[in-house]
This record gives sequence, C-alpha cells and structure tokens, in this order.
Amino acid sequence: ATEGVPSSEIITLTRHVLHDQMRLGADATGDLTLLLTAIQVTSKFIATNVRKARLINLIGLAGDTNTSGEEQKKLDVLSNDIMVNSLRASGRTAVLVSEELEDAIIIEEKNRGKYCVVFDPLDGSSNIDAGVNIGTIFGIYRVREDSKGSVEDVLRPGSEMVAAGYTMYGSSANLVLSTGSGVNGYTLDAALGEFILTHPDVHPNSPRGKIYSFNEGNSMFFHPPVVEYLKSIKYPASGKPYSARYIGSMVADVHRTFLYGGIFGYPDDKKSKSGKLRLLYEAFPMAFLTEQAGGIATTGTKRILDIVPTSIHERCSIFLGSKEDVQDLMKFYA
Ligand code: AHM
Ligand code: MG
Repeated sequence: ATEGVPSSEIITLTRHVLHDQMRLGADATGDLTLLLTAIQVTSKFIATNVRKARLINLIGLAGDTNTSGEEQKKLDVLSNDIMVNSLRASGRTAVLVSEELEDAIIIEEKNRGKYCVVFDPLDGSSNIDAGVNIGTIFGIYRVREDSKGSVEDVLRPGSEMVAAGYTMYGSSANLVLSTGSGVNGYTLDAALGEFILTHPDVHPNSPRGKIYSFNEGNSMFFHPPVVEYLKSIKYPASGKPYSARYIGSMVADVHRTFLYGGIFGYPDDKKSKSGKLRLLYEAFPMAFLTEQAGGIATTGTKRILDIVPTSIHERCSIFLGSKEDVQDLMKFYA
C-alpha cells in the first residue's frame, strides 16, 4: 500500500452483510440487510447519546424537565424508544421484545415484516455514570410460517435465531454480529458514520484462556460445582492460576472473553434461583455468538441454545467462553 493514501477498499457492515447474504443466496430480498440497517442507526444514535450522558447528568437534566416542559428521558428509556421506533419504521419486523417493556410489541399490519427482534437496548446501565462500557444486545428470529406475528414466534429455542449481535459503547462503538456463518466485528468510524469491518472472523486463538469472569461477591450463595470449579482455577495443582476480570457489564465481559478467551459466568445460586441474566435477549444472543465463534455456552448441564422459553423475560444460569474452559466447568456439574 502507498503510505498516507487512504484505502478505497472500505468494507462497511451493510456491504459485508449484503455480500454474505448474496453468497449464501439466503435473503435475496435484502430484508435482513435492511433490518440490520435499522439496528445500526439505533446503535449510532445510542453511541452519540452515551457520550452526552455524563454531561447531561452533570448539568442535571436526566429525570428533570426541559425548557419545553417535557421530562428528559433517562438513557435506557431513550435507547428503548429509539430502537422500537427504528425497528417498527423499517417495515421488516413483526414482533419486538425489549427488556424495558413488560409485553411484547406486535407490529400493526401496515408496518409488518417477517422478522422478530428481541433486545436489551442498554445493558449494564448501572455503569453509565462511571463512564464504563455498556451495550445493546439483540437476537433475530424469522416469524413462523403463516404467522402474522405473536409472542409464540419468539418463545423458541435460541438455535432457531437467524442472527444475533451486540454493540458495545466504549472508547469506540463496536458492533459484533453473526448471521449464522461465523462472527465479525465492526467499529464505528464516527466521521464517516459507518460501521467498518475491523475484526473479521472473531474466534479465540486457543481452545483455552487464562481469565475467569464471575461476580465472586455472590460466592456465599454459589452451588458446590461453581465453588469447586473456581477453586480449581485459582489453586491449580500445576501451572499458573487464572486471572480475574469482571466489569459487571455483560457486553463488555463477553466481548473480552471473545477476544482474549477464558470463561464468563453468571450462575443461578441459592439466592437467585434462576440466575440473573435474561434468556431471550441476553443469554441467547451471546450463546449464539459464542457457538459461532467456536466456543460453548451452557447452563452447566444444558446447552443454552436448546432451552425453550416459556415467557419472554425469564432468566437462566449461563457460562460461556473458550471450549476447554467451559468443558472443565461442566465436569463439576456432571
Ligand atoms: P441490567 O440488565 O439490569 O443492566 O443487568 C444486567 C447486567 C449484566 O450486564 C451484567 O453481566 C450483570 O448485570 C452484572 O450483575 P452483577 O452486578 O450482579 O454482577
Ligand atoms: Mg440487561
């Protein structure tokens, strides 16, 4: 390459997904590409607002009324509204499920499309005020044959998702996506306003990592298999003990696990009988990405993607990450 001359071969997310869909002959209509465009726009909007959030908090606008007398929306509520509006307007959705909304939204006929999107618009929101990474998580199903869109379309195992991803808002905005053939990472070029392919084919370099990521503050409630597993990596019979890293923002903890390897866990325990994380829009999308990146996602005893949800906000126990690390954990459950 000639030094100083910008490359003319920029691969944007839209171009990449479109190319992929054409190659697979999967989505000749371009509907999924359009749907993903709506999600990208949402991510750009949230990324911009996350940047402003701290300032807005400092000058006391959040939860306050603005000059026209309207209440300023908190960032998680705002993010939800942006996402719902953008997905509805795309004309490509039939059912929307958001962590922020008690009931599923069934899209009215004139805007109805064939996809269902389940999402957590702003996960890890307790981290906002400290300027720590937060993210949006999403999973996409196609409506069942002949369905006009109902909650049954999303009460299906995660293995039936057609795509899943997240956007992490940090020093830059990173969108990580799988449409079922591997995982790719894109970084928002703020000047261009485009997500550019920066991490093609994300997968751990090794089947085993060196990092564990659990909220060990819950140790006194953990069940024996988790306690024993953690003991085994902290006091190994040979070799070095694992390093601990825990941000408390699922997107950031999982993102690091994809890039560096290791294991992330949020188990059920004696206090949180079903765990904390939500099956449909937290565990499923992350499990989908994990498997696409060559890792394992399990409840300890069961593959996450095989679970059949019975309600849209149910929780589940989850461990995910590098293959051998998760297999080690599973041995303590066996
Ligand atoms: P939230 O949906 O209320 O933001 O909670 C989800 C977050 C995840 O991002 C993270 O993995 C987990 O909660 C952290 O929980 P804890 O503070 O109990 O460790
Ligand atoms: Mg959440």
